[in-house]
Amino acid sequence: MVDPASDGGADSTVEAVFDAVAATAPEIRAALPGRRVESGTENASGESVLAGDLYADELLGEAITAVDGVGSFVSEEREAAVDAGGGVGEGAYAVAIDPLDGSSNLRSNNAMGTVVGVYDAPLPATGRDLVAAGYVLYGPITTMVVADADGVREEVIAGDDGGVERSVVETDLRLPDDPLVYGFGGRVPDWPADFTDYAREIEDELKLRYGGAMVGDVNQVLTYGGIFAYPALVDAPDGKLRLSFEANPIAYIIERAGGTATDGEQHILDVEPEGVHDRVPLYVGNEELVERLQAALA
Ligand code: AHM
Ligand code: MG
Repeated sequence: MVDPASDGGADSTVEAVFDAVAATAPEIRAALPGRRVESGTENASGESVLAGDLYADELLGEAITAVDGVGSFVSEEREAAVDAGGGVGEGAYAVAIDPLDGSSNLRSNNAMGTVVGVYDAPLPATGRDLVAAGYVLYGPITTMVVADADGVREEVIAGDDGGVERSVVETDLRLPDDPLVYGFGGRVPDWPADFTDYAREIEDELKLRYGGAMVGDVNQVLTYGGIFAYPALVDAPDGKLRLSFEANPIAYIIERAGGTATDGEQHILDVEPEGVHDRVPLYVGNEELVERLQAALA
């Protein structure tokens, strides 16, 4: 655990991490038009990487490892953790990021984002060790959602390489009680039968909104209420999304906003990881919808 008195305050370290993320956002956004092509490399999960992924990873890596109180940094695009000094367990945080989530949307010019989890334990750790989480959404405007013990806020981020302007537009984001939208990833023929049955029910109740970037799709759930899933697939029982960089931060944010998240059997935040690149099925949104789904999968 971080001793708040030892470093100017645990909260100040967390805020400094999100200051760093916000400060890089206009620069990342400005660099995207020229970085829609493949970089020619694969990441630790064996997926092809776009030049935009690498650029975002580099900028965020520099900015986050420079924050006082950050002991280690892990990224979806890096095989191993980066030692940022201090050492987790000796009073420093571990920060996990997905630099450009949904980057395959870059080619078709659709939404994507950056996901950030701030853990107060060495990684791999469970999501119960998160002290804050957030994401930047590169949509028609750039927004940043940040969740911590106090709740969930949304900021609009503007600016360029010269500087960043931030305005808080929501201080206490909550999932609406009457859910409106759903978005489920993966090919329908690859879904297990019990998940398909649940999807058939949901189609009668909610409106489909799927954009192919978790950050964008989850932001719709946060805005309108509903459920997002990247399910276990017949040939990929762990689904596609990564626990440390994607599922845990999203589960933390949605839980703070009044919703919940499961892997089908247990709360996402309770899933015990074996390694930082572990994948996990993710079902997240309004409590009633997620609980019904977990019962359907049992
Ligand atoms: P990425 O981090 O490599 O971009 O992959 C994660 C993305 C998620 O944003 C999204 O939910 C999912 O992959 C979409 O996958 P698919 O294209 O198979 O629908
Ligand atoms: Mg991702």
